[in-house]
Amino acid sequence: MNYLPPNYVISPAVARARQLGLPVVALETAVLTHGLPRPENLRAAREMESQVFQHGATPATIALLAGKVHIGLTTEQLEQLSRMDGLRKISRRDFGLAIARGESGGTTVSGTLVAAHQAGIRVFATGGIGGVHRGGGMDVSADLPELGRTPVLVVCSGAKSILDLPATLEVLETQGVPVIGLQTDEFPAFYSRESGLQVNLRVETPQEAAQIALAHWQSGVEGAVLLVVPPPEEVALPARQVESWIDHALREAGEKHIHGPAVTPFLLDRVAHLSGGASLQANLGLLFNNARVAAEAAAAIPGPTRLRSV
Ligand code: PSU
Ligand code: MN
Repeated sequence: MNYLPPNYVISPAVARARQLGLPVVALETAVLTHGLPRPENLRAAREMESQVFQHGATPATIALLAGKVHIGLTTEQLEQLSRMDGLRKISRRDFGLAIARGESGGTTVSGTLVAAHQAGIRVFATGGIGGVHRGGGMDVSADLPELGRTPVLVVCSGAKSILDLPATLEVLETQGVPVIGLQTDEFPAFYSRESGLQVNLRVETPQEAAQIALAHWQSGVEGAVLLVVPPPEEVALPARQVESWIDHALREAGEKHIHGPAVTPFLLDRVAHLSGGASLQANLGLLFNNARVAAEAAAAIPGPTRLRSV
């Protein structure tokens, strides 16, 4: 039995789907509040929901609104969130702070995993997970340890290529997170289909990935399974070209002394400008595609429990 913590608000649509054991896909909102420019951010969030819906699952977009953790947002709430300035990026660390202060914010991969798990949701779609930042410093995304402890199937296009991808894969291994490629042997590099790095296993269908996730959890491992999906061919960018934009953006971040949670949004924004918008198109294309794949996987994962509020 799954109890919903106080300070959680579940939308009627998500509550109903959970009660009936219908497939549900969690969606994050840091991509809306920090990852994408306006107005593409709102359009993208809506389109992700619609992709999930069209492929047979109920979208559960997760965010903090006025100190409550919302599982499933109304159109108005999504719109509100997309317009707010100065929001906090909510990762595992930030729940208490934001709730106590009545704040709103977009949940990162780690924040979304925390909330999705509390609500008994087992599949989550995002763009790219956070990881180990380049430069050998201490900036390692909270996404990685969270993936190590939360039993959710996470559909993404690898880790953002602004990161140190080999180091990110090493930490995923340390955290016990299997990395499964959908119709690929290679770990995608977010904007690019290729990275030269291998996945742990290749599958041909989202259903196959769902079976592996179930076997993983049934064996007693309480952690995430990462299903990585290359960005669609029409929007994917060549890795070598992306590298030069990233080098440039990283130099700028150094000169401007950007640090903490601001690093990832800064780099994504700079790469979008340097690429003349091409990276933005890739980001949008892969988000929609991942939402579809997650919905297909969710149909193969039985809803574990009915929800009861405390
Ligand atoms: N994927 C995107 N855009 C984003 C992010 C992921 O396409 O903006 C967000 C995710 O929410 C991820 C976060 O959890 O960036 C990682 O931030 P940090 O590196 O500060 O942990
Ligand atoms: Mn960080």
